[in-house]
Amino acid sequence: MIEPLVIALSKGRILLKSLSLIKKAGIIPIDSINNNRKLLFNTKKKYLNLIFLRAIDVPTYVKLGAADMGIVGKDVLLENGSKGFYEPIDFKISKCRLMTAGLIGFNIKKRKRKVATKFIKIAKNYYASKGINAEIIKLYGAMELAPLMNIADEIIDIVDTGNTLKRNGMEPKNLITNISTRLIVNKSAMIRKYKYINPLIELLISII
Ligand code: PRT
Ligand code: MG
Repeated sequence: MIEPLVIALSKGRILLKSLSLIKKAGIIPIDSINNNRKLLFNTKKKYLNLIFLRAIDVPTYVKLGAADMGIVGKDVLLENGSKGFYEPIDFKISKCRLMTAGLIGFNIKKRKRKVATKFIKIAKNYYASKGINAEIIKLYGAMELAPLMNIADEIIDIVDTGNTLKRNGMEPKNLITNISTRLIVNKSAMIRKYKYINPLIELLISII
């Protein structure tokens, strides 16, 4: 008897791209995913199930072994720690950049800058590595408003086209790191279910 494999997908922005990618490997949900109340899906591969989670919960499920594998943005891994799992594939989809950004033309001259972001850990590491004195303000969304409303000198956020920043009178300043979607695998599942996980990893690598 084959033990079922569970892959955790991130809901939201990267879900459709992740689904169309694994579809090429024959991993296709049986029920319509448009029934958005449903969070657990059987697939056409009998031994393989999908769960849909908030992106931020994907590493937790994989770390705890509730999911054997997960598909999630590198930003989420950097912010929520990357211990407890392997990261064997960069799918190179949903690419974007993690950047500092501020009001157009504005240069920070203060000794201690205020930085609004939801990426607290990434921000602390970044400013520490640059020797910059920064007070980090945790926000959960609409970071682009913070400089405009005068609660921060700059923000750290994900930038793709730059349109969101531009529309709010801001511009990207410094690149922190490039981001893309990754496959993560629970460490003990990798050993116990190697026979099933390894061919799947090879199949996924062959289709990207
Ligand atoms: O929404 P929730 O709080 O549940 O989770 P989430 O915000 O982490 O998820 P979601 O669905 O918004 O994004 C999931 C993942 O998509 C991120 O973890 C990234 O790895 C990836 N990704 C790729 C992006 C973008 N591109 C992106 N452009 N995530 C967010 N953005 C946002 C950005 O925050 C900013 O508001 O889009 C805006 C910038 O886009 P441009 O094109 O205007 O520059
Ligand atoms: Mg979001």
